[in-house]
Amino acid sequence: MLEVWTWPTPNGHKVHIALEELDLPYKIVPINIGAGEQFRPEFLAITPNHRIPAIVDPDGPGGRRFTLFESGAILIYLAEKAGKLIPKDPAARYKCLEWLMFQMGGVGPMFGQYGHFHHYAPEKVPYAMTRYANEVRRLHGVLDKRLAQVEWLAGDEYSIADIATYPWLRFAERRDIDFDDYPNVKRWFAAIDARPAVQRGVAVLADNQRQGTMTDAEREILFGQTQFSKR
Ligand SMILES: N[C@@H](CCC(=O)N[C@@H](CS)C(=O)NCC(=O)O)C(=O)O
Repeated sequence: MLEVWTWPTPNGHKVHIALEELDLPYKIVPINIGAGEQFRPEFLAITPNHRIPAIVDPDGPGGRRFTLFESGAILIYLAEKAGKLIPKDPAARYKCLEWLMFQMGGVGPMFGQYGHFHHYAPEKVPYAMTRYANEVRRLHGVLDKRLAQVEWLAGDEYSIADIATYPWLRFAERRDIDFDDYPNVKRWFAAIDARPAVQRGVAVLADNQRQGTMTDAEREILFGQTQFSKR
C-alpha cells in the first residue's frame, strides 16, 4: 500500500486531500517534525531535504518501489497515476501546472515566512513582518483576480492546483486576512472546504496539530542548530 510520511501541516494536507479525492488506499507514517523525526535515517533515505511530505509507492513506475518528496511533484504523480485531478486538455493542463507552481514558489514560501516572522521569530523584525504581510495580501489579490475569471484555478476543472493552494489559505485570521476583501477567493474556498474528501484529508493526524505556542525544544529543532547541522 502507498505510504505517506507526513504531519498535519499545509504541505502534508495537500497529499492527504489528493489521496482522499482519488480514493486511493494509503497508510500514514507520522513524522513528528516538532520532535525531530524528520532527521531519522529512514526518512532521510527518502528525502535528503528532511521535510514532509514524502511518499513510498510499492507499485511505482515499472511496477517498482518508488519514493518521491516535494508536495507539488507528489500531487502531479498521484493525479497522473489515477488519471484524475489534472486536466487532459493540454492548455488546461498547463494552466493547472502554472497555478500549482504559483502555489509552490509563491503562496507556500511567502505564507511560511509570514508565519515565521509573525508567530515564531524570537524577536520582532518590523521590516520582515511588513514585507511578508504585504506579500500575503498581494498573493490573495492575484488569486482573487484569477478566480474572478474562472471557477477553479486551472479553469473549468477542480484540480491539484486547488488542492495545493487550499490548505495554505485555511485559518486566514492568523494572517490578518479577511476573505470579505477577496470575494472570489471566498467563494472558491467555501466550495473546497465543503467537499467531504477535503474534510477527511484535513482530519488526518488532526489530534497532533500544534496547539498554542511552540516549546523551546521544538523551536531548536525547527529553527536552531539541529536544523542546520550537516548530515
Ligand atoms: N517545498 C516542500 C516544503 C515542505 C516543508 O516545508 N515541510 C515542512 C512542514 S509544512 C517540514 O517538514 N518542516 C520540517 C523542518 O523544517 O524540519 C514541499 O512542498 O513539500
